[in-house]
Amino acid sequence: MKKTTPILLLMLAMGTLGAASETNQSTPQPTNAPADPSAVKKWQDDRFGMFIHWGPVSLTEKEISWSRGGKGTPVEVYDALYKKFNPEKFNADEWVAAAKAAGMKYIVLTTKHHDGFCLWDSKLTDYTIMNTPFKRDVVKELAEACKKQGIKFGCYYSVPDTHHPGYPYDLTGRGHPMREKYDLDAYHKYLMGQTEELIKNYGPLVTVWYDTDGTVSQVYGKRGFEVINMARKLQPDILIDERTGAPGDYSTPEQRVGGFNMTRPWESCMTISAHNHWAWGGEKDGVKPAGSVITMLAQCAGGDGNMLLNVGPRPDGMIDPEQVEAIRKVGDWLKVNGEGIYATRGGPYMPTPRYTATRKGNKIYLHILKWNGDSCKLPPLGAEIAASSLLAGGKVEVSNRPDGLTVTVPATDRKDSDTVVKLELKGDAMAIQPIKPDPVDQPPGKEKK
Ligand code: H79
Repeated sequence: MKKTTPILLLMLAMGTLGAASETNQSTPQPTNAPADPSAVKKWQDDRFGMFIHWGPVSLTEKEISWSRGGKGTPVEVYDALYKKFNPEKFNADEWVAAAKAAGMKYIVLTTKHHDGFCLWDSKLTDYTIMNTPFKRDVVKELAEACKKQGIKFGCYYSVPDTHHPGYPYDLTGRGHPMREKYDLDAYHKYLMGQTEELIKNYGPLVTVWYDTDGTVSQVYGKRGFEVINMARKLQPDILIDERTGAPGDYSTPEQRVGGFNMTRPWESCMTISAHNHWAWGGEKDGVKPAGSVITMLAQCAGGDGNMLLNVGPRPDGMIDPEQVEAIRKVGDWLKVNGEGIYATRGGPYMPTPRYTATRKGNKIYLHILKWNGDSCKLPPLGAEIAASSLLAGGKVEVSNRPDGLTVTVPATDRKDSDTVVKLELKGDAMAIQPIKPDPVDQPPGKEKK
């Protein structure tokens, strides 16, 4: 890539380029300051992170924010839950250890969800963890544990805040009536101040993962650009997602695998909960089997995306052992097969439910997810293969013909979720153009952006 000059960067940051290219428009189109490319690359190399949704709502086993004002939890009851929140078994080191055992490289915690409750000692509101019986700064403890154990830390922060009188909506989600009186500029100041607290007191952060409940695009206007530019000023290598109303650095398909995209960075957020619950949903909520998580991770990596897998800790402060056990199995799989996930790029085969592929240097990693008997047939590769092997060991035969590539592995060496076949090419795997699936194969997810 050509080197961007400081002047060009400045013009990009100020939006002057956008104005120059749109001759009919006199007002410059804002744009946010661009991400540090090496920070993007490092984050993409990490591929797998832990999302954590937690707060006083875990006491009710209902969904965070969305249950506020709903059946069984009137607004006053929801907003008073923090007075009873005392997660005495919270141990940040254990959370981080669980993430590391799962092979995750970063953690993103809900520091403030749409309900407005703050898990850190914010000086800008009293609605924080410091005013619960627990009185311990969870964000601080987790940020420190991450540093100690060598894993990156990031903050989820909801732009919508139904508790703050300045935000136009006092209930989560679209379609509610607006408050009679609100003050978005005052709220924006609050958001900017809290972002500053998070970056300054708990940073450096890998990301601020701003969220929306669908209302941001309707009310927040261009303020998102200011948010990103301010965060970037405080920490130049920070990454910001796309939900502030400004483009940000990466897309965030939710509860689905993103589509193949080698140009725009992306990260799918998914839940370990079998019912796609974000916060703790109780014992009966269920846990997705490790095999499905492995398949989702392979699909994300194959599409050139990351996966942020959510756990919802219990009200006593522990991540439920069943969730810990499921993600540990993913970590065990990654210990053997991580070479085909970490620091790879997606492709050249575009993902399908039967297979997906990742690559680096002269290597392609075929992730075979479903077999037809002993084999799996893919479209032609159009490149010469020098050697092939299975990352988990065993026998593999690869037939590389002009009409298609066929991989054959005996039953004893096939894995239920993902069998990773390593192909060493004679040339550069990155030079191969994306290979579309046969028409019978549908992509695993449809990307909107
Ligand atoms: O924090 C998580 C969600 O609460 C939040 N983003 C993730 C990371 C989110 N905000 N808006 N949305 C998700 C989109 C709305 C989803 C909904 Fe539903 C589907 C609203 C009602 C049905 C999910 C299921 C939330 C409540 C029930």
